[in-house]
Amino acid sequence: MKGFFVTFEGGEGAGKTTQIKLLAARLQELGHNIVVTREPGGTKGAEAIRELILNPAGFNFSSMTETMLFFAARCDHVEKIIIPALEDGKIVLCDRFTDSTLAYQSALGKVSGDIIQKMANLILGNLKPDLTFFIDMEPAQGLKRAATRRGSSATDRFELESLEFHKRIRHAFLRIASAEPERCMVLSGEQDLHVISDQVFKVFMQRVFIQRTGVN
Ligand code: T5A
Repeated sequence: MKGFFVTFEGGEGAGKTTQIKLLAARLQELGHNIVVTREPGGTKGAEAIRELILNPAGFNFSSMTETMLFFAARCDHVEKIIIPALEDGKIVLCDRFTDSTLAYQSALGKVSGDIIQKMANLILGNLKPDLTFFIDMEPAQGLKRAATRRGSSATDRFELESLEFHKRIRHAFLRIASAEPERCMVLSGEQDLHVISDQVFKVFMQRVFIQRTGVN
């Protein structure tokens, strides 16, 4: 595939959406073709699944059912948006991807990382992000930011989980990042958003250069 696939991961309110917008604006200014998308979601069907999963007054799905719904949404998203964009040579910036399933659904303790990895292999084949940013921050801080951003709109089902749950997710993300340093870059979300944006841009340009030239 000719494009470049970048994902942004991290806890609630860490600043993923903000950083995606800033990077997209910078790359568009340079004349690049960008697709900005998110999970769960990105297609009509996947957005409908998002509503099912994230509605706190929802269906009380088991962790396994929920995991399969995340992958059903991802399958539609990958087939209709991500693969066509990458085949077209575009840069895809995606707010959350499989690392979120590994962190969140395993943190609930009911679906093992091994099962999630098998589902990922089945559904995604060898599609993997070329680069993943983990925006890391203290969860209490992130939840506060998410609440400010949300204003009066509804809290999603995961924001209602305990602080302990969100701490487990943070550690899960850090474990994933340290296991795959060639793909993953951890950045502190507690810095000024423009400082983070400069770090994101610099790492992005370095990784694209390495991918395109093979020179490290
Ligand atoms: N989920 C998702 C799973 O359980 N499994 C999965 O497989 C997947 C894909 C998605 C939920 O689904 C779960 C995880 C989530 O709980 P969502 O609405 O997409 O729900 O939730 P988030 O991705 O967490 O979105 P948030 O908007 O809460 O967080 P962001 O995108 O990290 O934060 P952002 O950029 O919106 O910023 C939040 C606020 O902070 C400010 C922003 O202006 C905004 O007001 N901000 C900063 N303030 C100061 N300094 C900075 N550096 C700042 N950066 C941002």
